[in-house]
Amino acid sequence: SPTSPKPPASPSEKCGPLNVTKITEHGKRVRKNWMSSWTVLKGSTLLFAKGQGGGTSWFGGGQSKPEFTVDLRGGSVDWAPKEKSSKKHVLELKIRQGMELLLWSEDDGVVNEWFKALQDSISAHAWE
Ligand code: I3S
Repeated sequence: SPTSPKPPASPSEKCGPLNVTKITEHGKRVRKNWMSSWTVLKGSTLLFAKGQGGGTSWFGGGQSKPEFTVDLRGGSVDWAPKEKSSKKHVLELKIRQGMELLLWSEDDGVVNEWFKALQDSISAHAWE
């Protein structure tokens, strides 16, 4: 009917391909391992699903799971400083427990969209 309310907007829901690497884990620097990932943002949860191809380890650390999930609450995102990567349009995502990730796509439009979506998610869930 014309009076039915619209569902609430979901500003921080997004998915798409993105390249990702950990650079810090438990506050310690780890070796980069760029991987292409199907990346899903839902609420304050960011999920990286393994791309095509075989292999049992995903995201370093000898994990056998095909997915890796991080909680964005209390995190921060910004453009990565130049010394963190020679690539252009790289985001640096800092999350709890001393973890830092780099996110990158060749398509700067894609990276800009992710920047906005991640910022939206982080600010929307800042007080949880
Ligand atoms: O920060 P780094 O060590 O220069 O990162 C590069 C390395 O991870 C490199 O692999 P090797 O571990 O085989 O050297 C990667 O191929 C590069 O992509 C990494 O640098 P960029 O600047 O692309 O993030």
